Amino acid sequence: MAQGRSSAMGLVALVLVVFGLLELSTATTYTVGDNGGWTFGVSDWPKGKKFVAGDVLVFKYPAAAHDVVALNADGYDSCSAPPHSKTYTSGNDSITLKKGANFFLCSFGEH
Ligand SMILES: *[C@@H]1O[C@H](CO)[C@@H](O)[C@H](O)[C@H]1NC(C)=O
Ligand SMILES: [Cu+2]
Repeated sequence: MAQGRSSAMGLVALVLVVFGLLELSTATTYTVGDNGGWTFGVSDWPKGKKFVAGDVLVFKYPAAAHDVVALNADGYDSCSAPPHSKTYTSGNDSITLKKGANFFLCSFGEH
């Protein structure tokens, strides 16, 4: 029987809408998932936050369990990473947000 892509724990994926930089605003650094880090169920983490271009996301995770792929909308919607996607694997990756939609997911298994 075919397995669905969603798991009870949720996907390791984020979609952010990033606003243009306001003059005089300073960049904020966020640790994705706060204490839990980049892991299952992190998709709800952005709720209630407002991100602006230049803000930095720090992805913390065990490198054996996850990675971080920065995607465009097409790759995110099809849940597969296009070949030239930027992939981060250090377990402690700082990524600066760009204006517009920013997508991040883990390419391990069906995460
Ligand atoms: C993660 O990276 C930041 C910035 O590069 C560094 O300051 C910090 O010490 C690193 N933390 C760990 C746990 O490696
Ligand atoms: Cu993963």
